[in-house]
Amino acid sequence: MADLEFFGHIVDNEEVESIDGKRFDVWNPWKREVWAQAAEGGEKDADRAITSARKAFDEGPWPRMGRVERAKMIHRLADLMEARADEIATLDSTNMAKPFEQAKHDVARSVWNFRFFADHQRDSVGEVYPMDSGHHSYSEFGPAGVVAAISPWNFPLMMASWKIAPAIAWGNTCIIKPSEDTPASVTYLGGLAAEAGFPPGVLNVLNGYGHPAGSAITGDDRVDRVTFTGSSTTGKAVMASAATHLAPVSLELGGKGANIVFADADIDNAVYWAVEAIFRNAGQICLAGSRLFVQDAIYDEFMKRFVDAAEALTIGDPFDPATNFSSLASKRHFDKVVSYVEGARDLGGTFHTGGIAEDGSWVVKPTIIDGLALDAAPYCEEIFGPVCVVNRFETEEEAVHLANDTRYGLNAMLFTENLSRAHRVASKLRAGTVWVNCFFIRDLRTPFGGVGDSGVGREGGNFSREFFTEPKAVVMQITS
Ligand code: TXE
Repeated sequence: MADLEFFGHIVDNEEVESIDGKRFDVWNPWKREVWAQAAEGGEKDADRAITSARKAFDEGPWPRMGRVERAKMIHRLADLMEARADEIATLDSTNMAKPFEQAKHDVARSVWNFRFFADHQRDSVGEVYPMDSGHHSYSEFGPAGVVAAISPWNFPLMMASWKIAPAIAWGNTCIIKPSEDTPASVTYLGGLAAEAGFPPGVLNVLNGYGHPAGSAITGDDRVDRVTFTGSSTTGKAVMASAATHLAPVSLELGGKGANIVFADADIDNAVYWAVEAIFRNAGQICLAGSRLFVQDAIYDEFMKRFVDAAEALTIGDPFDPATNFSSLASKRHFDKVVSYVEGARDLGGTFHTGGIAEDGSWVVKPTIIDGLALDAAPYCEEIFGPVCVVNRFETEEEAVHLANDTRYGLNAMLFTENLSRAHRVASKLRAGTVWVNCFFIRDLRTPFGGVGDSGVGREGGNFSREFFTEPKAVVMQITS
């Protein structure tokens, strides 16, 4: 035990144990061994973190600091992250078997989240309305208060930074509770914020399980905003908990993304993105293109090329530079994905490639299935793994109907070289984001969020400003 890494809570810029000294094991899923321990937060630890964040907001310099100065400090944090990118990526790769190059890409994206929101708040302008009554009215965006952020394990650093960056940029203080599966990189980030000179209490990290640690911060009436990424079921519980003290919520939940490939698509491009959309991060992406619809005329040709590309992926150790696909993030998650794969076999699905690795690892190979009924669980439910369920379609109307026939609505993709069709179909798809002839590209100024079971609210650019501030109207008489 003595040589295990330890990840404590970060409170007032100090790394601390839980008040009762409790810890839990943190796994390396590729090696299938415990490599670290983390502090297991309870209600008293949550109280300590909230008290710190509250004090930092009510009395500390952060919300009162000039916008330029705050932006500079956030950029200093981003500089430190860039300088330590390998170290941070190593934590995520070890903790969830993310291929190292992908983990480095996540660090770069996280850095960009901080830089973007630092500048966005610095340069943001309000509006002034001259009124015929002899008044003018203007809007002001003040910080909301203490933000409780709950993040998942599939992009441990990146999803946390997506919440922390706008929260603190707008002058709030924040408590982040990372997933119990992946506490490492977020705890490290908390340490870097202290190193960057953040005032104590601006960024606290609370480690521990969803209950009691997570629920203790979402349900506390000293918390002013709750931002959550995770499963739809937990999202509903988080919303109910925040409702007890009327804290606005932003929920980014599961998905079952439709990927529509029309016969007139650039097939090389469509195959490339179909592979990225379902096998990157071993399919553990809420935005995954897990329901693929291919037009009849190219179905067989597309399937052959898609299967070849999936089989060309190199499965292995996340630290081997040749690896672009590794094991699932935990035994618990592996068991979940296995149950869907076995279910798909029982339900008569045709496996074109993939299945469960037979070497005792927690690997599910890139899996492509068709022939499942439209009400089969692997087709309807979020598997969150490298399992693509394929269907064919004849007409554009049928493709739109199939794509929208889901309770989720986070994102969709479509591939076509027909410009009118691209616009027409994009507009009809019921999803928060639609990608045309690409995937995963984001401009942080645009809204991000989901429809239906995929979430509540939007973040990004001014949408984040709306959520993380208390917009105020000031009306002033200007005639004497
Ligand atoms: O999610 P949970 P899990 C989906 C994916 C996955 C499934 C289960 O399908 O297989 O969810 O994953 C915290 N109050 N997604 O169990 O439970 C928890 O500690 C407050 C999609 O990991 O939603 C963790 O930090 N917090 C998703 C976070 O919520 C609570 C990403 C997510 O855990 C809590 C992850 C509570 N009562 C999973 N209970 C996406 N949208 O990308 C748990 N938590």
